[in-house]
Amino acid sequence: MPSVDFHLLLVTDRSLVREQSLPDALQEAVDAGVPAIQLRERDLATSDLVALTRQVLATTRYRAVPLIINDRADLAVALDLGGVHLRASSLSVSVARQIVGPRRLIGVSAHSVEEAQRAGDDGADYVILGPIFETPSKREFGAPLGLAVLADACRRASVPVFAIGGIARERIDSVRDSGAFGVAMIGGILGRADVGAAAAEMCAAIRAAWPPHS
Ligand code: TZP
Repeated sequence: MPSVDFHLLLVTDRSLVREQSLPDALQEAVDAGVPAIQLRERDLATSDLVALTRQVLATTRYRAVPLIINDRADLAVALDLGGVHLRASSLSVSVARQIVGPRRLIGVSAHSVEEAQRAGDDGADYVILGPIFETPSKREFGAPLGLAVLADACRRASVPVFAIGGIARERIDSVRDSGAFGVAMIGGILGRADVGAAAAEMCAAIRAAWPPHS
């Protein structure tokens, strides 16, 4: 099984990035210490997605940061990425595993305790559960689940659970105390005017919440 050795996953949304390209913003984030990236640019044509992925890879490879792509198990293999992220309408975990093999990560989006539990039982390497808190794009993601649901999911899932949705620095400790293995976020880093500074701040908060070697 591939190991999940990061507590922060930066999920992309290039529409949020101000005054620079997504690859440039991700370069700043990686330079500031972001340990893993999920490329979630679902509206791109395949050729554009490949071009963007190659650009981002130039940054992530250099720092050995896993790059995990939404849905496209084929590209995870063809471009030798760190993994693939699945949601309800994606390939099943078992089909994705046949494509990406045993060494690439498979993450799954969950919106309930049952989905989180199922993802682990199906063989995912980790689950992203949310939205936990209110998020500006809440209509797309549904009502916040809250910390009690997060805690229940963390107890029942057999794999690490990352909390997503409205994650800000001051919420990291409560999420950790609910049993989360880590956090995933978009706006907390990519929505900020200074992406590098936001990433550095967030990485410091993550190191404080999950001290290395603890
Ligand atoms: N899934 C559940 S909430 C969400 C996703 C992709 C969006 C999280 O965005 P933000 O800006 O970190 O609240």
